[in-house]
Amino acid sequence: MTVLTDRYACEREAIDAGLRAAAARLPAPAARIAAYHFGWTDAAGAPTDASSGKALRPLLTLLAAKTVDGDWRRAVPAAVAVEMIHNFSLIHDDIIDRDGLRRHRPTAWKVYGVNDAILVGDALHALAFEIIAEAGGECARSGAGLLAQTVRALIEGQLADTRFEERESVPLDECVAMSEAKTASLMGCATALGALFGGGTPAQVEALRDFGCRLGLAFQHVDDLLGIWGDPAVTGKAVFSDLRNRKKSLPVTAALGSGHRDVAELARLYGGTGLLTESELTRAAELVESCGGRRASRRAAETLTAAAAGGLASQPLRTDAVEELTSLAASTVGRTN
Ligand code: GRG
Repeated sequence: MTVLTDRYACEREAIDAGLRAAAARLPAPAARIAAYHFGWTDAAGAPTDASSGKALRPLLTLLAAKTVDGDWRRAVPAAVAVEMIHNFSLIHDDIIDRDGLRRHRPTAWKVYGVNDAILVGDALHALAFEIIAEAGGECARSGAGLLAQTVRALIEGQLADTRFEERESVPLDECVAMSEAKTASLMGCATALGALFGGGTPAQVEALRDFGCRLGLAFQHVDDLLGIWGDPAVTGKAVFSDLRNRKKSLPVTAALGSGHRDVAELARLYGGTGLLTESELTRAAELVESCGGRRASRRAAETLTAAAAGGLASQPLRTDAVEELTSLAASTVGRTN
């Protein structure tokens, strides 16, 4: 997603500065782990330029502020708060899923242990609300409310995701609802906060939130595809990690519900309890594809992205900024990491 780094260097710099300033408030042991997680330092605490992630959500916040003709710099605290929540959820998610690799490096819990990683996640959670509150005024009050609702949605989505692993079958609409809660809600929050801090009307804030939610669901479809067919050298995650954990991801759920003759074999592999071997994982990926799961998620991602862009037409918005948002959405759906 070079568009993010090249086209928005100024915005990314402001986000990075805000994140670093906020993380510096943490107690030293937590600041050290946060700095590692954000890619600013290595495990020994020495400065490094490892990946901090794509910064998609905070960029969405800043671009959304522009669409309502606002000054994007006023939305930086909201963007930083959203990225803090995102990273807090990643740190906890890695613990829950026992994932050992993120952004090409060992996860925070792998390096510093589960207890400290939980505490750092919690600290980022608290920091996010501190930063929003410091913005002051009505924006801070409604922004904090929206962020808190979103954290509740994230928890609801994560709980559903975990429960799905224990269930033999999950209807696609339940999987979509889980993805809306786990992923789309934070993107919707990101764009809504941008419109709010940019001084948008309630109708504009709502339209931007819809945009972010639709894009977020498209993003999860693509993320789930990358979780199966992504190149680990590019994604920075372990190969087949979702299949290994028998995740009822969107393409897998679509495949299992397809009625195709290969469903029985896929269900048998997914229904077992032992560790899946490398050849079983490869076979599971082939079966998701032959049952149409890959195609279904790719189509859904494209349809949702088009619908997200179309929905913005209902409001008076700055056209150049809308173009920036929609091209960011398009690069999100075409991404490889
Ligand atoms: C919120 C209390 C509380 C707990 C957290 C763990 C959890 C509940 C929710 C999980 C949410 C989660 C991790 C959803 C997956 C979203 C997703 C696809 C993340 C990957 O986002 P990218 O690719 O990440 O934008 P980068 O690395 O670019 O920042």
